[in-house]
Amino acid sequence: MKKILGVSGLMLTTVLVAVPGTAHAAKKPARAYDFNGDGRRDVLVVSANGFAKGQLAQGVLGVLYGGTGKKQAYGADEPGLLSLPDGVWQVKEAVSADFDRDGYADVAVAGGSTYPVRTLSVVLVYGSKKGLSRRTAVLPMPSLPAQGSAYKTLLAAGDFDGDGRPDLVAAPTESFQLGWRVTLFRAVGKGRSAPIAVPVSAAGSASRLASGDFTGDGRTDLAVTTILDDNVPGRVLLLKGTATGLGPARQLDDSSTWYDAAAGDVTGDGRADLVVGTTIGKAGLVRIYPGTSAGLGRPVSFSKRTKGVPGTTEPNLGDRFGSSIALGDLNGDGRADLAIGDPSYGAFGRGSVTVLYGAKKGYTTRGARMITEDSKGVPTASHSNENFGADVTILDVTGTRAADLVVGAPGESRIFVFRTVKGKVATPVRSYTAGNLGIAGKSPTGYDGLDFGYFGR
Ligand SMILES: [Ca+2]
Ligand SMILES: [Ca+2]
Ligand SMILES: [Ca+2]
Ligand SMILES: [Ca+2]
Repeated sequence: MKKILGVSGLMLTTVLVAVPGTAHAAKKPARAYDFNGDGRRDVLVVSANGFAKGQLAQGVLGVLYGGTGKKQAYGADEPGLLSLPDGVWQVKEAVSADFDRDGYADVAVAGGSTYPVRTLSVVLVYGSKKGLSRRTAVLPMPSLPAQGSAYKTLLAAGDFDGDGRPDLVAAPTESFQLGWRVTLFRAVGKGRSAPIAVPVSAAGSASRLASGDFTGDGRTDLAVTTILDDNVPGRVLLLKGTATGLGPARQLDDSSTWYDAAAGDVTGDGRADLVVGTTIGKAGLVRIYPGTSAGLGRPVSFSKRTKGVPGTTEPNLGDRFGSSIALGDLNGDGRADLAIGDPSYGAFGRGSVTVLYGAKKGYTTRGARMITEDSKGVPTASHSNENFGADVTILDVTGTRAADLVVGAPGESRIFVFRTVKGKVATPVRSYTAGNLGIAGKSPTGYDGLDFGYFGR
């Protein structure tokens, strides 16, 4: 009897030590967006107006697990799961990293505020073997100034201080004109990190954060784009990563109104480059700033008017080429390739996505193509106001090393997954609706859930 008890006691001890300690610590951190840690990245759809059990919810995440076809409607079976105390909060932004380095990518999600609510927070949702779990943590943000409200909270992840532990930055959109700032959470881990205010002496309204190691020193740097606001032109700002967080904002010599930004190594020199897009002007414009040891170098620009860039411009229809940008290595040559959305393309607002490949000088038009819903192999046909390309993301969902292209068409609540085969964006294509991901519904007023088609990235 004694012996048996002794054995059981020993086994119990072994189990208790092994599960929280050795087994998890041994696992390598997952790549961003691999929530179940299986090596294939997962598509995260952020739905500000998703439905939970048929009821309109403040925030629902749709996840399409790479390679398995498994789907998850996170927050849909428990409507309060992503809600914050202020009650007017909507999920509008999400970014992934393996914050606690347990081998499962996690996601940080944030919303906005509506006057007079001035509270903002960031919710962390942790990954697990089964994907996004019910383990969450809330990171409180400093309150907005008295007159402030923010349409949404922008997020970016990276290791800004270079200590090996993932950090997170957050900034409200209607920020800089109010003398606001970027909030840094160092070593996010299990969500007990205190907010650090990083002042940004710039006017304007932030539109996007993009993080990448532009200088190649092992610390992630932060780019902030702003849009024209109150007659103050939009800008591109660079905050370099430092041993204690983020350095002062340096304004790049530019002025426009930048809607999107993404970081990736398009030139293949080992440093991240910054790609920004504006829809101002005759045809929209994309600009590539090469990363250099000193920061960001002289940019190269292109539009649909540039020779070799496929697609026609339609100035009378309100081109929005450059309003969404994704970077990722589609052909597996080590350089990040570009997907540029033009959700206004085609009469009216049918949408298109242009794919260009990264090259030593920034981009090449060799192999470039424009995709619409009327392209061969796309299972649907284009219709007005579907806005195909309103958002794009590039992720290796199949685990083949060549990344795949994912396109959102929020006007029809649908996303499209274009697999990459032999370095080319391939057809046929699979498409998924909000209903397929379990977050569709209809409110008593007939509202059926718009905004499905934007990604965490
Ligand atoms: Ca996965
Ligand atoms: Ca994790
Ligand atoms: Ca860090
Ligand atoms: Ca490439």
